[in-house]
Amino acid sequence: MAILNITPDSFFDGGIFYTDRLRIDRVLKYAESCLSAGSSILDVGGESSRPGASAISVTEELERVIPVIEALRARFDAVISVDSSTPEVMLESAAAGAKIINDIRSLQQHGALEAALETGLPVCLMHMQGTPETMQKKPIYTDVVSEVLSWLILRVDACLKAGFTTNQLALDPGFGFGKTLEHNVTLFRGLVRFVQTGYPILVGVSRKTMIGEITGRPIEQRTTGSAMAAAIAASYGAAILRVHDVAETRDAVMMIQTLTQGMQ
Ligand code: PT1
Repeated sequence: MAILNITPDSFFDGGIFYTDRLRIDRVLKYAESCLSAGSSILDVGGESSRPGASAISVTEELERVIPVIEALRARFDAVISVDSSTPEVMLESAAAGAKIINDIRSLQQHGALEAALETGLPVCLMHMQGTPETMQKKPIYTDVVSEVLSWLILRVDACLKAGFTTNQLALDPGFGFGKTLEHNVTLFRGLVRFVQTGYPILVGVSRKTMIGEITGRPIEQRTTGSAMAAAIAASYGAAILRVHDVAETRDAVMMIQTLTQGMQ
């Protein structure tokens, strides 16, 4: 899964120097490079969920995301996912051709569960402690793996009760979302327990603070650490890897897969 952030700090440029058409062209070009590097899903998001990020309006999110989904859908065959917690965005994205809903808030926003259900699309449910604005202030767990896992199972139960089917759901431990480095590492080492639920597991660690803390590198030098972590996640059984650097991640996954195949 390739990350396509449609935010002011990426393709957006505040809309001052680029017309919409030029902006879309840049996204299409970038998407093309991700697809030829081996990604099968394009994850389009208009709201930043990095630590400290603040919320945006529904209108703003729609304006960022919908034209991009329409353009991607017109140009490529790839599966498009929409990274959103907003009911209106889920509905309009589905109408524009998105095939997966990726919600960091696990359909907890008012009306999101109903909207997602109405689209009929599969959904990725993610764990977060707190909100993006405050989540890194003081995350607390006594047993991070068990707590994150049982919280996700509660969300699964809510979805199944509302009418989703089991094969419509994927789960994500939410690396970096209200977790210290120690929490993230413990969670990562416990990935197999998430895989054992039988639900496809999505892992997103690309360029995150935890990679910086482990390697001591700034964000623009986290490609190797991120690709390694993604490949290890795949070897633990993760089904979907949400990444910035598709080519490097693909190579890392292929190396681990090939060289550890059939090992005891
Ligand atoms: C994720 C994810 C996501 N991450 C899913 N969707 C982000 N399903 C956006 C940091 O610590 O892991 N899974 N959508 C990006 N969010 C973050 C969080 C970015 C933490 C950076 C950090 O640096």
